[in-house]
Amino acid sequence: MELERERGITIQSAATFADWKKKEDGVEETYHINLIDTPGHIDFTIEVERAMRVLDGAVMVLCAVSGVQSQTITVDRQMKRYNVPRISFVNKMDRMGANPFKAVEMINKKLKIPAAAIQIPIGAEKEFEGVVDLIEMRAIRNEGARGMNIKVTKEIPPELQELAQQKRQELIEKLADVDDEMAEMFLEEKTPTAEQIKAAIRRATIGLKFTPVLMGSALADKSVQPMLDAVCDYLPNPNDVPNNALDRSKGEEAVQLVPYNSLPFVGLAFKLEENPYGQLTYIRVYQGSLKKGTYLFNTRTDKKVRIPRIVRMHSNEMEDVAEIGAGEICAVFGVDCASGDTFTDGKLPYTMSSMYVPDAVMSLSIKPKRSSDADAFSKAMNRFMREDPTFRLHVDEESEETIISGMGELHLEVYVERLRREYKVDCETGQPRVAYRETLSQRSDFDFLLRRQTGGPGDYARVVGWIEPNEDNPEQNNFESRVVGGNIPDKYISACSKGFDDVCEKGPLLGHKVIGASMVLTDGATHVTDSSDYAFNLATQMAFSKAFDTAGGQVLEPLMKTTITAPAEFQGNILMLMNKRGTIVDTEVGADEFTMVADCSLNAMFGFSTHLRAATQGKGEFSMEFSHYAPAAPHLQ
Ligand SMILES: Nc1nc2c(ncn2[C@@H]2O[C@H](COP(=O)(O)OP(=O)(O)OP(=O)(O)O)[C@@H](O)[C@H]2O)c(=O)[nH]1
Ligand SMILES: [Mg+2]
Repeated sequence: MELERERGITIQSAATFADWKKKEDGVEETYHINLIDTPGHIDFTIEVERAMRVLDGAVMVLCAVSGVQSQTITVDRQMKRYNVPRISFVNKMDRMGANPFKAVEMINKKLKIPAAAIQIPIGAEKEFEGVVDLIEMRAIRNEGARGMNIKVTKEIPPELQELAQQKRQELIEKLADVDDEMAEMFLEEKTPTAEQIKAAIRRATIGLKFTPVLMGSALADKSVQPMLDAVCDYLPNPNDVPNNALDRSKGEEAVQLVPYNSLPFVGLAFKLEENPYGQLTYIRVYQGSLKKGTYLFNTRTDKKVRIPRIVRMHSNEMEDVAEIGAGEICAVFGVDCASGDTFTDGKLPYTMSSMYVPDAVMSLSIKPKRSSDADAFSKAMNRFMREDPTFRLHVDEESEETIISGMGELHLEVYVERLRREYKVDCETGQPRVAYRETLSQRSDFDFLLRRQTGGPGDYARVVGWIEPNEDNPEQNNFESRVVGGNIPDKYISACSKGFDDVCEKGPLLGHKVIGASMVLTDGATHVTDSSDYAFNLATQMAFSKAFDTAGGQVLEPLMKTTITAPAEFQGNILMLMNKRGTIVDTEVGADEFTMVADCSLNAMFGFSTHLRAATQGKGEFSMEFSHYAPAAPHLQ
């Protein structure tokens, strides 16, 4: 995307297929790699989420100077959510102050994943030449244009011999902590062979107990090839990891999918994208194979679709293929679906679990400047929403404004910009708004009777119970019925439950969503002719709103975990900036940089990038991620 090149950031993940030829002991073997490059910025977090959902392994890229950064922690959480094995790559070894061992320590301590370097650097900063492979104890250097020639020598530079021995020992000890076979050898004081070490790394990595750490410089074209070799050596092939579907005919029981081409097809559409050639749908094939011209069933809509064209993406180019096998990723044309839909051959009653979609934290009112653009505007909005589940749109009932919401200022800004570029629709936007919530702080009892007589059949429903804070989960609502003796029949209880959900969508205070509310129904009454689902739904809503008055209701605002990094000399300036914006949780002062972590009210953070730039001569960076909800300032209540 043009926008990405201009801003120098990744916005959309790109899927690419590549063959990697790995040479070992003179024998060359070809590996198919389906790769997805994800953005790092939290605003585009859904791209990481869906990549983690469909990939079997990951390379976690860290900076050699900063090590584990706040975004690393976010991505780490996402990898853990989907049990994705990973190798770690410490990039930017050419930078001043590069220290891969600090990164290793931070992975161990901050991410709590046992990690050890399997390489050490040869030379540092500008003189960084390559690495010593600690497993085979050999030197690997890059030569020639773009570092295409790999020179492997048995001679380890003499000044690195001792460090290499020490780090090799550390690797073996770390492996002994997580792998039984290695532990046994360690106790018997046997020295493992290179094969044994490699096998242990593979077992422990796939078993999610360990991550091997490699290092290099993408910019200087150094030591990237050994990282790709490590992908082949230590990350699972599709046979090595269990991937489950849910069997709808057996109450969504988990069934393991087997990546054989001969089995019936099961695949997940994880990403939609419109490109100049048409509507592309990315599919991860979990079982069976997909042939051009055949039919698939969408298990959500029960619709049959023909697959007219299958392509493999090679970054910006496409290769038409006739068939794609189990375990692979491809894109298909002309398939109308939503992201997250499961496709099968029509015989298997399987669906795949969906991915986690975080809630929006920010919104913006938007309208096209020219009324003649209304059609293009709604077309664009529909497309964006289909492609990105974290981008949402609704029309405010009172103001009749169109409101878009998403993961942050940048996220929404990108869509406004894409509207202008791709659809030629110029828009007017309002001030960004925070997604507030409402909650209650104490128990409040209710005994509510709805009785209306309006000529024909009336409405009658009585509900008794209480509402209180949901202690178990302050971000979720909970409805419970303890009605006995059929005082409210079951069918009306589900109407009450629905009424509770409805009222929580538009809170009694200012119409924000309600969270952390628990409603318990203990008793009630019905009328022979006047009771209905409608009456119980409404009675529950009214009872809730009335009880809310005495339940200590309050408005909550999102607090953002904000991480700021800047050269040490600006610490004073930044302290001043943060003074009225939030509470400082942690400060870490490094050799020449410092990092500050603060919980900030999102409201206070609009336009923060401009202030930060001004306060640090453009040298400061920050990232922001939703942390939790907290009571909003009194003037917002
Ligand atoms: N010194 C040095 N700089 C690097 C290296 N690799 C990348 N960079 C620089 O780091 C910056 C960011 O690089 P990207 O490749 O866009 O990083 P990214 O992780 O893909 O960023 P997003 O996708 O936007 O999250 C660019 O200015 C690169 O030139 C490296 O090995 N050494
Ligand atoms: Mg990128």
